[in-house]
Amino acid sequence: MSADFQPKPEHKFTFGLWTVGSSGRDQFATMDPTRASMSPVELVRLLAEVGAYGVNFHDNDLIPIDATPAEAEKIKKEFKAVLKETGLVVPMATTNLFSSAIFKDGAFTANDPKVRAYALQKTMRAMDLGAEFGAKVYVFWGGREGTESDATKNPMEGLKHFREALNFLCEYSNSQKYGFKFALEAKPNEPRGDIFLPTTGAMLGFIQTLDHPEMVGVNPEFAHEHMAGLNFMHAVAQAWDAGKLFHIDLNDQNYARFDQDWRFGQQSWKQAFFLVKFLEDVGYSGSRHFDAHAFRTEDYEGVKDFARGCMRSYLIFKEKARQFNADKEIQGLLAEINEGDPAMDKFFGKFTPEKAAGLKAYTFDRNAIAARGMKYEKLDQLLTELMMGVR
Ligand code: GLT
Ligand code: MN
Ligand code: MN
Repeated sequence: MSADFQPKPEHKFTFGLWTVGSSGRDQFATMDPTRASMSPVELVRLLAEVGAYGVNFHDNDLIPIDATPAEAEKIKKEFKAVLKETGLVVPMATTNLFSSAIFKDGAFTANDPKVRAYALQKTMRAMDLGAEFGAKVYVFWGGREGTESDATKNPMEGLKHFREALNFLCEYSNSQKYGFKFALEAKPNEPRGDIFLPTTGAMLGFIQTLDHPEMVGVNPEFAHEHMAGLNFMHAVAQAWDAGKLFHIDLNDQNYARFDQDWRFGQQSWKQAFFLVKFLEDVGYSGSRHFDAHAFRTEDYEGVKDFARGCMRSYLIFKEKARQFNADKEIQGLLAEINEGDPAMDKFFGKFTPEKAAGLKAYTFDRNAIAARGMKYEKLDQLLTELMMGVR
C-alpha cells in the first residue's frame, strides 16, 4: 500500500471538545469518571499533536454555564491564543441543551414556556460564541426533545414548537449576518425514552416545513442510525441527494444497543467502508467529525491512540475504496451487472402517452429474466477479500 495514512488539513478531520475531553463517565452513571478532566486549551494541544484539523464545541464545553462575564472573556482569550498557536480551526459549534436539569422535559419542545424561552436565549448566545470563533455550521442535537410517556406531550405540539424555534433562530442568524448553515442531528432514543424526529430521514422531511429550508440540513451520526437498526450510508446518500449533507458525525456502534460512540472503524468495517467510499466518490467536502469517545479504560495516551485510530481508519477505508474503484475484476463485474438494454431505452425517461401505450403492449419473458444469475455473491466476496487484505 502506497498511502501513509497520516492526517492532513485537507482531510478535514475534526473532534468535539467533548469527545477527546470525555472523562470516561458512563451513560448510566454506574461508574465514576476514569480520567481527570482536561482544559479546553490542553485538549486543543492534544488534538494538534495527533494531527486534527479542527475542533468543535458546545457553549459549555468552552465556557462553564455559571461563568461570570470576566471569566468568559479570559477563557475566550486563552482559547483564541491556543488556536493561533496550533493552527486548529473551529468549523462547527453547537449548544448544550441537555446537561442542565432545566432541560429534563426538553429544550425547544419542553412543555414549560420558560424552558423553551431559556433554550432560545441560550442558543442565541451560543451562536454568538460560535460565530466569534469562525464556525459556519451550527448543529442541533435535540437529545432531550421527546417523551417517556406520550401522556405527557403531544408530538404535534412538539413539532410545532421545534419548528417555531428553528424559524426564530434562522432569522436570528440572518439578522446577525452569521451565515450559519444549521445541521439537525437525529437520534432515536436515549437520553429520552423516545426522541422526536428519530432518524435522518425524519429530519429531512421536517426541514421542508421550515420557513428557511435552504439554511437547514442534517448532521447524521453513524451510531444513531445504527441504534435504529438502519443502514447509515443509505441515510447519508439520501441527505446528499437532497443537498442536505451539511456535516457528519463519525463513530461506531453495534446495532440496536445504547449509544456506544466508539472509535470510527472499530466494529462495523463494511458499513464504514461503504460510507467512506460514498463520501469520497461524491466529493463531500465538509468536516469529517469524529463524535466518539475513547474506552473508559484509557488514560490520555489511550485517548490519543483513539483519536489517531479514528483518522487512520478513515484513511485506510479511503485507500480501500480507491482499490475497489481501480480493481479490474470488480469493475468488470459491476459493468456486467449494470449493463444497459437498448431495447428498453425507449420506455424510460419522461412520461408520454405513446411510451405508456408501448410499454403496456410489450411482452416480457418473465421467467427468462428471473433466471439470470446476478453474480452478487462473487462481487461481495471480492470486496470481502479486498478488505481482509488478501487481494
Ligand atoms: C452529545 C451527543 C452527540 C451530539 C453532540 C452535539 S453532544 O455527545 O451524544 O451525538 O452530536 O450536541
Ligand atoms: Mn453526534
Ligand atoms: Mn452518539
